[in-house]
Amino acid sequence: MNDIIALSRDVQVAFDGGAPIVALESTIITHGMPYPQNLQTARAVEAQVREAGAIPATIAVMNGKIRIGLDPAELDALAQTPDAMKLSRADLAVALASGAVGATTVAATMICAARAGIDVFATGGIGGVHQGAEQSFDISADLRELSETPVTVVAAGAKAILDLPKTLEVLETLGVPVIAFGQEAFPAFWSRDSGLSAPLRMDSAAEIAAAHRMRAALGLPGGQLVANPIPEVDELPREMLAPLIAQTQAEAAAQGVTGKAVTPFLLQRLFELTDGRSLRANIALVMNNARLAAGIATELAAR
Ligand code: PSU
Ligand code: MN
Repeated sequence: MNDIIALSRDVQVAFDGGAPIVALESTIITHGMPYPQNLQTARAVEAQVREAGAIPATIAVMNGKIRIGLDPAELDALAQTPDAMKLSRADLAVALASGAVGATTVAATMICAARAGIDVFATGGIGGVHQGAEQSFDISADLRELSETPVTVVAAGAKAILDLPKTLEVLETLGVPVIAFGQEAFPAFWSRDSGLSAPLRMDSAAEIAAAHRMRAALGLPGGQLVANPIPEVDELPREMLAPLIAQTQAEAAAQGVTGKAVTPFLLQRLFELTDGRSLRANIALVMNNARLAAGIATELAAR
């Protein structure tokens, strides 16, 4: 394992000193946001984690290694590599064996974080069950990963472009704890309330850390999904987004967009249709998730 995983200096120092570490994904950089906002966001999220008292570890695959923590020049280069492979569980070993540059999705980032010994990971929104999945079978590998790999993932719920009721059903079937932070409602990424209740609720980082430890103590595999609502000032009204989401979905279907291309296509079209407002909200919610993740990592490191 040691010759596959390469830690940055900062992350190595954090491990040596028992400091809290927060994993960050890289697909959001290469496939989730346009340049240069993707680079600015990646830097700002790392700074946010530090400000909240933890060490950020952005994860990607380069030159046959899982890189845990990127230096500024590498982050810069990755942000300008839109054709990096989008790596999920299925792709990780192939990308490593072939020496490709790969950006890790939620699923792949969880695998890499767990192998490195990192418990907490912050992102924007997890993948889930797509609209029309009863025809397309398009269900993100992120869901199964949450049932297998022991990492607490902080996200603003699942992206509202998905079928949220079905996403919650699959998470329940897979035995994944879905914990809304500070409210009853399951958040819908750009909006605080999806109109669905979350199965579980917690109100502090300490409680979430305790549940993470308890899961390990029980010998249950898998992680937890912490659904952290976007701050009120940054949210976009659900009623405003709904017709635009329906439009992007119709366009994706008409243009025959399938597989890995679906999520990036929908995010990019929403960015255009909202004149950039969806991207601003996306950035705000990632920052908010980074803060909470740092708090949870700090609680876990304090023992
Ligand atoms: N969060 C964001 N933007 C993104 C993603 C998450 O704010 O682009 C990425 C994550 O990497 C997630 C992926 O794992 O979208 C889901 O892709 P798919 O639906 O193809 O599994
Ligand atoms: Mn998919």
